[in-house]
Amino acid sequence: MRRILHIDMDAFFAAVEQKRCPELIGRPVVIGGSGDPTKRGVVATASYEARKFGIHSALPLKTAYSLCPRAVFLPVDYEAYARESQKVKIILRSVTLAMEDVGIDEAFLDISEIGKPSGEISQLIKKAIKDETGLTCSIGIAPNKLLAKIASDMDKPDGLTVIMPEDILSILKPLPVRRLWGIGPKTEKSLKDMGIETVGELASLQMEALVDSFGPSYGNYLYHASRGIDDSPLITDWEPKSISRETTFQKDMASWQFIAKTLADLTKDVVTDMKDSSFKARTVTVKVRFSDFETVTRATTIPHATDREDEIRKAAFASLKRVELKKRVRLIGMRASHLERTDA
Ligand code: TTP
Ligand code: MG
Repeated sequence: MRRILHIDMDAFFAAVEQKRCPELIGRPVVIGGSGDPTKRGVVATASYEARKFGIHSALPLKTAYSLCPRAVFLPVDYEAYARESQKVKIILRSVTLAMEDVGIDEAFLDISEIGKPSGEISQLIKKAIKDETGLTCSIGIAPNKLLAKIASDMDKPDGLTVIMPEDILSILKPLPVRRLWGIGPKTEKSLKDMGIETVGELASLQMEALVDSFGPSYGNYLYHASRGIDDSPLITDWEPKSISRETTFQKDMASWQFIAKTLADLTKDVVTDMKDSSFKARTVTVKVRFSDFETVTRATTIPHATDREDEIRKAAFASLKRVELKKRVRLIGMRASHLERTDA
């Protein structure tokens, strides 16, 4: 039997904001749009404190404001969340290469081949993520992806849930059908019209009835999913094409010294990522975005693949030199590509 682990970060965008601004810890925080609740836009996520007021993802910001006017509203800073996400993914890949990267805050791992108990593996992951990012996650472990994803959601935040084979049916039975992966609002509505609201009710339908209503492929999927059966493999096409970092300055910058210092720091981080994930690179690209959002990139290719910080830095600065810094700079980024595995 397989052991599949699903990990999902807790209140991800809000948690990143609370970490970098500790005054926000314990307070209702709503992330969405430009952060101005009088403007158009929807909630990306809300801290658990804000969720007590009924605020959740996809709610209009104006509605969120009327539910909790004293909440702190912040704009989406996708780059900051992507940086934390990348740190988490590096930790997960160091556990096993059998990792499917699902989204910014979630992933599946196949831990079947690891000779340690599931609980122990989960605690190691939780601790590494906490140490590295200061954030918490919830983990679900089950014989397949479908159930592991349900499990990670059962005890949020900072939870750990293992679904044993003998408990599958009793756990699935009362759940609303929407909790099954692959059932969206449209199918939910069709099922409701048929008088089906829970997974248990869905499992009471004959295969023929499902195929009649939903076609052979999806009907077949629903039949098996409602019984907790899912053989789908992890999609572990994870080999990165590049490893990159970027920083948006708090204020647009004109100082070459400051830009250069930032590039040196980014290089250090990228080289650390490369070493952690056992890659060398041949091409180093620098990206500069100016205050008016004009963006230029310059690439430098090194004759041999390397993971030496001095060589990568030299190539990064050769690239930077070829950018005419004629305007204030808003963002600087650097990317190592044409990767080769160190152990290949
Ligand atoms: P989720 O994992 O669905 O939510 P979450 O991490 O904020 O909270 P939970 O503890 O329940 O897992 O989504 C991850 C991030 O994706 C979330 O922090 C913000 C973003 N997101 C949106 O921008 N819009 C959306 O509608 C959803 C659902 C998420
Ligand atoms: Mg999450």
